[in-house]
Amino acid sequence: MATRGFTRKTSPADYADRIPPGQSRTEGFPVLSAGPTPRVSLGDWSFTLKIGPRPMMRWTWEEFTALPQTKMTRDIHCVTKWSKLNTPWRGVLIDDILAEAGLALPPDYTLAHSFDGYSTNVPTADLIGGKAMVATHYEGKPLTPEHGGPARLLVPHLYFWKSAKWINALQFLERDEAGFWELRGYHIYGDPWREQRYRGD
Ligand SMILES: Nc1nc2c(c(=O)[nH]1)N[C@H]1C(S)=C(S)[C@@H](COP(=O)(O)O)O[C@H]1N2
Ligand SMILES: [Mo]
Repeated sequence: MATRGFTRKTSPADYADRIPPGQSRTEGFPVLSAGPTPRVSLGDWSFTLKIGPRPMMRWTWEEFTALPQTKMTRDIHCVTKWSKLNTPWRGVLIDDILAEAGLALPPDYTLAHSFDGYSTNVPTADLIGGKAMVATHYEGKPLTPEHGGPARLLVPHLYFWKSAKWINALQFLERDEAGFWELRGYHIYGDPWREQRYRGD
């Protein structure tokens, strides 16, 4: 449909509708970590699925990287107000992790845990249906330690603090439990399109 006075052009207008309220586009890739970068060797790496306190499945690096690989290019949004468009990732969909574990109906809530002691909560529904992955590659290369390598959670439709770097476990829970930043005043859900930055937003 032709609309008088408007032409298609490559300008900020083309991506403006992909930048949530209060965010600005960055071309760089800032590093944000609450503490020092843990150095996890692939030999020491493992990933565990838990239901409540009970571990139900554990993968070594070799086993984990033999799971089906998926590529996903997404926009990401940090609560510190930068957004980065078209970030290209590769890894294992949470759907494929659950299928491998034979877990058809996991409990409604999930806490992601990391090697640095970090944690963050996400409703299980936000992790499945192709929406999230455990990413091992960025721009075709192994994920660097600063950005969460060997592996990080990627939940691109929520603020980036939900994308736990250095992930080592997903724990399914019957009730929502706040993670590291959520306990310190960040929003329990964190939808960038609704500007859910802090508790009460
Ligand atoms: N394990 C762990 N994951 C983490 C963090 C952290 O401190 N530890 N910081 C979070 C925050 S606040 C953001 S914005 C993103 C930053 O990811 P980046 O450093 O790759 O940009 O990682 C998130 N995941
Ligand atoms: Mo962040």
